[in-house]
Amino acid sequence: PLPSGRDAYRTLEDYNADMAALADQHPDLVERFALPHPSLDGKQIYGVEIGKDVTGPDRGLPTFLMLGVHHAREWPSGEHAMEFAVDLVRNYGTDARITDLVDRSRVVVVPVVNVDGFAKSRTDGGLIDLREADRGGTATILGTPGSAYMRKNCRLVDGQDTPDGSCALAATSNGGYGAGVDLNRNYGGYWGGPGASDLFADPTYRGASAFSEPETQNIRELVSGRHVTTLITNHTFSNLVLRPNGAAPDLVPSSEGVPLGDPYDEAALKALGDAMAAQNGYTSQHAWELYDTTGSTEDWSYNATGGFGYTFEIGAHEFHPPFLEVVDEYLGAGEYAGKGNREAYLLALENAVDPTTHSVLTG
Ligand code: 0X9
Ligand code: ZN
Repeated sequence: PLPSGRDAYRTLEDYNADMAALADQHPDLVERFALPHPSLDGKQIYGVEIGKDVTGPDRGLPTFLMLGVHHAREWPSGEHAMEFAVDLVRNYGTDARITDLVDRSRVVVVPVVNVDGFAKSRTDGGLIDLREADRGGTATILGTPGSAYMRKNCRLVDGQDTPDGSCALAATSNGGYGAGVDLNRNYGGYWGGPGASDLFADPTYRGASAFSEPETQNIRELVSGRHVTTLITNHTFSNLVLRPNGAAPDLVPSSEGVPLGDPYDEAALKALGDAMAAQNGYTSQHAWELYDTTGSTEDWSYNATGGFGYTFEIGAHEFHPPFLEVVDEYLGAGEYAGKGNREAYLLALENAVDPTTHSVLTG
């Protein structure tokens, strides 16, 4: 079973309650915090911080940051993030490896970045299938039109906040794509470049400006206020470990003295990506080999801070498959026999704490 024992997808309320309970039960080890900017619908967005004497100063310890649900319909991405938090807490003090890693770091988990979109998708979701629309075709309505497959946030009109209750419109108009900003095109990493749209109705709409959305502002401030040495931003699906950059080398503008091409840290980024993929059985590749993007989370964080960042695309089949698949992919069981994302995440945490502890620098 999963560390939490759950056998069904959490709602937003479940996430918030689970984070509060984890902190209540382990006050020296877990602190729940609200991110600085509420969502457009006025919801608080929460995360947990895990570390020894967590309510005290962080002493400049390296931070491992784990994110989920930038995209509303990608429910497993929050489940794996939350389960990893529970896993660390449950094993702290008994598992020597986990205890050592937690003692030497701060682990910050924000399981649901896009709370408005997720709440809409998870709770009010109907049966609209937008997978065809993702490929440039027309969305297929399988049953009652709904929002289970919405992707973006609840920004209704470009540049204006969402009026009360209007996420329903954001979710359903134009098959779920008619409103909203794609949060994974709204960061400052080459914002406005290829692989993102300037058209409001498009699935990859980049927003009115870089960091125009409260959700991306939250992550910018989180990363800027800490020493985030490694981050994983979870998405679904395709069983991929993606590393910077998001746009092909010939599309990325050259900065002074820096030639076009791979990031400076390509060898080490690849080594850790490959090591994680060896654990979860995913394919490790440059993000741009999937398709070009600009304004994504780790393109910004890596280029702004030098901290390593990866996108995990969890799952072989669906944006939110039957829950058993989520369980198997975390644990490395069933169809996903291997060690699963649990072990991949632990490698990332090891790298966050000290990149010399495994093969990244030592070969
Ligand atoms: O398009 C995206 O944002 C991600 N795929 S998803 O199906 N989850 O929407 C992939 C982004 C990969 N590129 C970068 N991370 N740069
Ligand atoms: Zn996604």
